Amino acid sequence: MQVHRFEKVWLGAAILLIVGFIATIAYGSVGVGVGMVGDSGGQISAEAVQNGNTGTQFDDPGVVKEDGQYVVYVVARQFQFSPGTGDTPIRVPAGENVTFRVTSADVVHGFSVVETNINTMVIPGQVSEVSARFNEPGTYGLICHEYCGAAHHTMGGSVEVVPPEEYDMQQENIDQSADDAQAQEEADQ
Ligand SMILES: [Cu+2]
Repeated sequence: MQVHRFEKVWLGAAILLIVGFIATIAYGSVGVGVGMVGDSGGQISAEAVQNGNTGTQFDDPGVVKEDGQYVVYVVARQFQFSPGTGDTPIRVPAGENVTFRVTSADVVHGFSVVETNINTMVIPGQVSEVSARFNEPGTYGLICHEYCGAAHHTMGGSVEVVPPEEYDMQQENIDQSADDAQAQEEADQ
């Protein structure tokens, strides 16, 4: 059988394209570590999260230090992150390992920190866990990227990454002002 030279070239090009497409799909699904929300964060009652009586740190979300590790508890609800939205940004130190534990009080939300690979779905009843390390201090945008209702487009916030020295100072200030407030309260009684 005689196959024309041009036909051979086109055949070769077509096979190459197909192999290339399959390779990109394989890389995208395995190579970059994209996956469904893992179950490492455990389960939680969304109703309890809504009512603030989970008996966990989600009742008072924020940054805590657990076993020397920074852990950020975030509750997503229509249409805000607490902390994160408005004048309560998530504040973490640079150069430290930070684990985000995020859950939803109502519907499915997204939790994506712009310019980083922190990106997870937030599912009611489940805790999404993502670890990261910010090397560059600065303010990073935080957005909800799963349609969650009429004001979804307004649901966002920010993550403030501060140099470690500054962070410890702020912590002390916060602790100090809490102590002061408590002392004041006791004095008032
Ligand atoms: Cu949303």
